[in-house]
Amino acid sequence: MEVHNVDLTISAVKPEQYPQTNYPEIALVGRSNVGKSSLTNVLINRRNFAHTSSQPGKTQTLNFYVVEDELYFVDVPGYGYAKVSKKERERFGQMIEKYLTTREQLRGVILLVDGRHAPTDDDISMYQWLQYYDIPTMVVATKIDKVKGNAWNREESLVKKTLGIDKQTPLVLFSAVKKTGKDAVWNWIEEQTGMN
Ligand SMILES: Nc1nc2c(ncn2[C@@H]2O[C@H](COP(=O)(O)OP(=O)(O)OP(=O)(O)O)[C@@H](O)[C@H]2O)c(=O)[nH]1
Ligand SMILES: [Mg+2]
Repeated sequence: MEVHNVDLTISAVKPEQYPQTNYPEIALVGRSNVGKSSLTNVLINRRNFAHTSSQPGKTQTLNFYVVEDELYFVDVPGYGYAKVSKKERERFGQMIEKYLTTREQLRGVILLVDGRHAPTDDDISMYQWLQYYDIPTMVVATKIDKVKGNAWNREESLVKKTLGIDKQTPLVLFSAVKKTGKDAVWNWIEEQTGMN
């Protein structure tokens, strides 16, 4: 899908602020600095519309990006960032949990993991949590441009095995730099949201 119109509708911290439309929503979750905002930018064809940063902890709110007046991407604060205080982390955790478990418009979650390494314990917990709540999930292993081509298969198997991925969960190797995997991610989004 070629996106032309996109807008940040709201940066929300509580349900009263979520958009009051019935557009389907796709949320992006994953560790801080894994590349959620970068993936959002690739999907919407913008350079730095969703603010990216080499400093982890950049995204602190649920950012609702409306795409072509048809669907929302929801960029979610990253987990596993040690420098955020415990209190802050709990607040983020509650905000994210509330959104993911109560939002009727949510059609799927893209769980991002770092394609250069094995998924972390936090990643495994997140995947299991999404499975428990029966939320359709796609796993995206990002920063794959930093992995040599001949190691891609090994990395793919490592991610599958470490997360214990089931058959319903597709896995895509992705690079925000080279735009590898962009079409596969869009195809899944179109399937989940009934856009095609
Ligand atoms: N080489 C490479 N770098 C990437 C890729 N995706 C993201 N990055 C870099 O990783 C850093 C973090 O990216 P972000 O998109 O800001 O990460 P985030 O998950 O939104 O981070 P938080 O908002 O802090 O949770 C930035 O310096 C990006 O340029 C990728 O596919 N390849
Ligand atoms: Mg971000």
